Amino acid sequence: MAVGAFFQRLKQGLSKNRESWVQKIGTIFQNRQWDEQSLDEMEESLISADVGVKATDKLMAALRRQAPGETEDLAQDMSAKLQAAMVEMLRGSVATPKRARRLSAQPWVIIFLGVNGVGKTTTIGKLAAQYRNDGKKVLLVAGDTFRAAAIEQLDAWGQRVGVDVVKHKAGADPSAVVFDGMQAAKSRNVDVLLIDTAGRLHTKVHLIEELKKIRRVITRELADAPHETLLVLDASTGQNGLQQARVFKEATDISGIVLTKLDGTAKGGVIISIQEELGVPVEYIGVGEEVEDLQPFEAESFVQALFEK
Ligand SMILES: Nc1nc2c(ncn2[C@@H]2O[C@H](COP(=O)(O)OP(=O)(O)OP(=O)(O)O)[C@@H](O)[C@H]2O)c(=O)[nH]1
Ligand SMILES: [Mg+2]
Repeated sequence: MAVGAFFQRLKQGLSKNRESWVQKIGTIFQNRQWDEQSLDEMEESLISADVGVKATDKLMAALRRQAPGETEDLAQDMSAKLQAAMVEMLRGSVATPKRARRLSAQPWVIIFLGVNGVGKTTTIGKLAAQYRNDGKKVLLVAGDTFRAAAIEQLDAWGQRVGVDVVKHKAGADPSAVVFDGMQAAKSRNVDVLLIDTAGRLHTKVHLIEELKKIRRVITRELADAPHETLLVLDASTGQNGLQQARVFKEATDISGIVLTKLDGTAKGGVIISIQEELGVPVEYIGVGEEVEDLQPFEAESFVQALFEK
């Protein structure tokens, strides 16, 4: 897909955010002064967008440091300054050496974690389609054996995208499926192995223990794998999602975040608080249900799409 079309989808996907808090911020300084009241309103808008208290404080501090000079258009000036501060913040915490090394091993193994319903399976399907379109050999592993429907859903993506799926029956040991997936990836010269996992088990402790076991199986089969451990979060769950992320981060290594369903919420500011509070880069964002709606996260184009009229 052409870069321009990609950007248009991103813009479209962020329209709920643009129509709510972003536009509101744009109007605060119209016919107004750069004063405490206006700055307070801006702060409130950021908080309402789920930017989070800590990240909002930082953004506001950056803005207060640079009082506007003589300007024709204060609203425009403040908007530009806020955008620059956001880009800096989003970029600052995005250390992406991982991204540059992507696919530098074969098979490149990615495991997807996250509570139920956040979009793990859909994200795997979209990413599989994208890698496949790039000419890569992709294999999927149905590591969520908790429900038969989960296996069928991944299978359906495999068929739609034209990639194989390693699966066992519902109720099987997830680690055994993952073991088979690792073996198949090595023997079939697979470039990218995408592993789905359950978002729901009998208890949270059980879930975390299962994930650790899966990890051990992967590492035993390939010493430097998994190469990416992506935690999938639903943007519309806001600060709750952040809490989920903390639980996962304590239990296991997370290399990056996939933030889905940004199209379904006006509280996309949560992306800023996620990076700020977790110190884990957002690698991909989901802005819709189509394959092209999963996009690599880039701070500049994200902020530009958010603010562009
Ligand atoms: N609008 C929108 N919907 C999405 C996005 N990502 C996923 N979804 C939808 O969210 C729903 C749940 O997605 P799944 O991929 O099944 O989530 P999961 O994490 O695998 O869920 P479990 O298997 O139950 O743990 C589906 O209806 C997806 O189509 C997105 O970026 N935007
Ligand atoms: Mg699933």
